[in-house]
Amino acid sequence: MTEYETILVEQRGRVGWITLNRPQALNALNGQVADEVTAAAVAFDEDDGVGAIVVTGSEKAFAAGADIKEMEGMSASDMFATDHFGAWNDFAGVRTPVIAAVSGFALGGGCELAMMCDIILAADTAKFGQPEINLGVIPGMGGTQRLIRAIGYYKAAELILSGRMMGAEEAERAGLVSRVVPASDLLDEATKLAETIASKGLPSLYAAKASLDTAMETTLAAGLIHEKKAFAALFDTEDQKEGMAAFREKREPNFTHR
Ligand code: CO8
Repeated sequence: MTEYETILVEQRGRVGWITLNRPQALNALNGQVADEVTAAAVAFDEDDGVGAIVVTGSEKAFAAGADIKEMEGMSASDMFATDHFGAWNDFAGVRTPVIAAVSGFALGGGCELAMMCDIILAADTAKFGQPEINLGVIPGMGGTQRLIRAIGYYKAAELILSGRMMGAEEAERAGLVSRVVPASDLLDEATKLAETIASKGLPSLYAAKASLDTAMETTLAAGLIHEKKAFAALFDTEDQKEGMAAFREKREPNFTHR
């Protein structure tokens, strides 16, 4: 397996784990983290033996944002010339379902990274926010766009304009978090959920994720057309035949991911 310096990467059964590992900087996201997380996620995505990916951090911090010390001296032209953080687009584009297991701070780019995932499981200690306004900038990894889609304009505007953090319960009520669990159970709950997802057939997982993504980006009418085509296409897969036969025969399906 590739050697990484800022993350720990492990495959357990059909689940790929990516653990952010810059404890000295509360997992702040620098360019190397962006490249490594993306490379690891893309490698898992290309592997038929992986049906779900979990991204997590430490107890204290999922990620406290983009690395302020790395960005501080940059100019606008540096940002454009290097496409600083362009790698995250490839991370957000993986077909495999991704769970963010968030404990502690998920701020700025950390909150934005969680929002690039499909499911956000939060420890009751999690704190979400977009504090970039305190630094004289604004969210730059999708925060102004994805947060509104997750929690609506007015709540997103309050958080982005004030820089206020919200706790896990508030984030769940607002619709940012899929589920809150006790901090001590976070990794077990993430494991159970990831294993459940990874036990399904890959073609239907990919199709479901693509349809969900489409819903974020298009009109209802266009989204329904996309869904209808994706649904029909699955009837050419072995997993659809197996899934429906297993139902009829009252047994568990044995998906081959084809
Ligand atoms: N970047 C760099 N270093 C950080 C960051 C960060 N985002 N967050 C924490 N650290 C470092 C601290 O500097 C400190 O290092 P040192 O010991 O060397 O001084 C270490 O981590 C521990 O941090 P603290 O001592 O501050 O820990 P506390 O428990 O006192 O506070 C907080 C925790 C509240 C999380 C605090 O660290 C904090 O406010 N961090 C910054 C949060 C923030 O502003 N995040 C937004 C960053 S900007 C951003 O994310 C933009 C994203 C879009 C980029 C798009 C580019 C194209």
